[in-house]
Amino acid sequence: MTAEIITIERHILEQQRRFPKATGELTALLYDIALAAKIISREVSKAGLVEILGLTGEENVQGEQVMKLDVYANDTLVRMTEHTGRLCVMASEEIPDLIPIPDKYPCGRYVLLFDPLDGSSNIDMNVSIGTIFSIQRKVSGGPRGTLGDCLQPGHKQAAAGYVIYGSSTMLVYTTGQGVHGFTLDPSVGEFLLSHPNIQTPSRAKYYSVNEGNYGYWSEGVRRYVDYLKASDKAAGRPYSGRYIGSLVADFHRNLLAGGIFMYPADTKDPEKPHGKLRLLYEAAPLAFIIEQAGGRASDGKQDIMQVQPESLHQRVPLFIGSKEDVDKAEQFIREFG
Ligand code: AFP
Repeated sequence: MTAEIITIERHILEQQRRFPKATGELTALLYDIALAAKIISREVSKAGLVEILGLTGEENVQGEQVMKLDVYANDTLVRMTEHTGRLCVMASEEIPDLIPIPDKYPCGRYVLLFDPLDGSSNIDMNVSIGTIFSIQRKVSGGPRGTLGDCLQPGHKQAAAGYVIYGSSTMLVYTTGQGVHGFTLDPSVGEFLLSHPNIQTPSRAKYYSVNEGNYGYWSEGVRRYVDYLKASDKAAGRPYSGRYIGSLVADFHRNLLAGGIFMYPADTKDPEKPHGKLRLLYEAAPLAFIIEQAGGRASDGKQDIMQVQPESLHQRVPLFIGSKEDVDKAEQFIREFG
């Protein structure tokens, strides 16, 4: 055996030791989430085998059909964290309102916001899906967490991460000390450090966008995508297109290989003028990760990390990935709208 084996528990603890004043609460919360991820991963890997597949017949707050695994992932995250005394309130992409911590449990210093199973319409097709989470600090003064604790801009996050259920299960997280990736070894049930200090290339090779929406985009976005496809050998264009339609999978691929993912605003659905993705559960946590990896995230005009949330399920246009490419997308939007 040559390489040192570092479990996620050891890694999180070692990061905590750099902060002598840390109480260990955030460390423990991250470990709770890792444990929930293992349980969700176990069920996801059985998706094709058991009757858990299929629709519950309910719709979530976004008007999308909810699949049983979404409900399972949501409940698992809530059950693994609500009793610990580390959280003051939670919010989930699957639940319309705040998820309070029951009175019988102590109230903690942190807020957990999550998308329990993103890309779930892909489950039946055996495409990679993921869990995304964001951790904020309690800022309200009362005895329990409030909506205001959830509606904080991305730059205030204490930690963020995602789990990708792919050819292997990986957990990637940041607490503002770089981005670190762990691969689940199913034989021992541990996440082991496999991708320390991930840095994303400053220029992309790939672009990821649902080009079926081309006709619904603004002039600036259309021109930018045309530019990416135009041949210019010296400038490294055209870029290659990669679009899975599962945000965590698209993001993870671009993070490692260098790429830009876009879900721009469009005119397709008048109910969703800001695109499809949610600020609190998708855009902000991935923005924290990409910034820590040397990339950028923008809504086309400003950094996602600066956007002040106004409601729990707010949507936002997203341009995220290699820094120079996000800068360029913004430039086209500035010039052409
Ligand atoms: P589902 O959870 O309904 O599969 O949606 C996935 C998602 O929110 C995100 O993971 C994808 O990036 C995006 O939607 C894909 O949307 P389009 O199907 O409109 O391209």
